[in-house]
Amino acid sequence: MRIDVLTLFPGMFAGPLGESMLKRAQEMGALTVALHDIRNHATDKHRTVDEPPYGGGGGMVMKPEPLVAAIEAVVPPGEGIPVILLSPQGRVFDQAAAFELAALPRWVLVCGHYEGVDERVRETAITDELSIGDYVLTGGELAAMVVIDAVARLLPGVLGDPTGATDDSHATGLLEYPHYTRPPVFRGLAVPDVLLSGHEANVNAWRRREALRRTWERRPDMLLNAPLSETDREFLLELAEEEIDRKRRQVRRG
Ligand code: 4FV
Repeated sequence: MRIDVLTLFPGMFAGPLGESMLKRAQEMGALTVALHDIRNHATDKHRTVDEPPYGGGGGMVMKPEPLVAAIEAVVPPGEGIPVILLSPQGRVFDQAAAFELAALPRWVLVCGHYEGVDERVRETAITDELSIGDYVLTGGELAAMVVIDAVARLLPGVLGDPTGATDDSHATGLLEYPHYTRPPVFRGLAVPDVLLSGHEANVNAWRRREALRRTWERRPDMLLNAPLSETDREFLLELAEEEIDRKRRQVRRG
């Protein structure tokens, strides 16, 4: 997979791309990340990439010319390669979007900065827009790194064990079950016996119930779309009844 990143701060990517999984993904040839400095496409002697907004108001706006020139230098128009702007106005990036991008051979990420990019950049060169969440960053760079990380770990062979990504939170439509490792007891807290039993079917059943319980407690909205078996539904009903009983006891205690 090849990802081209357009940014005013290519240096920001050195850390994440130079460590751990992303470093390995590039070394094993599963991923190529090419960084492009938008300022190299500014043609005036001051290499201007931003100007004050028409209509007044604080902050600066990224100029269309250097940014569109940078985009077209990386992907000539009409090649059908997705050109994705990171911005709070984009569709929210989630695991489904990560799987979508992981299936593509090549795509481009455009990192805005300042107040944002001139609207005509969207109209002339952007094919898609992604937001990593409803908050405002100083630039799209960190959002780009989040997207690259979430997608790269889905590439075949990048995560040591192929199952690594399949039972992730959100990959199953549920939150992940609790994880434990040595020691068997920490500060008086013991690892659940079933996990020490070696009984694979019981372990999997326990993990499924704990994933359902955590999702029920923390993100019940996800249960609307999660694929649920009959056993899952029965367990969720148990949780609902437990919750009703708890509330009843509370009411009685007044
Ligand atoms: C953002 C987000 C984000 C907005 C103005 C960059 C900043 C500045 N990008 N998800 N949330 N971008 O806040 O993707 O240009």
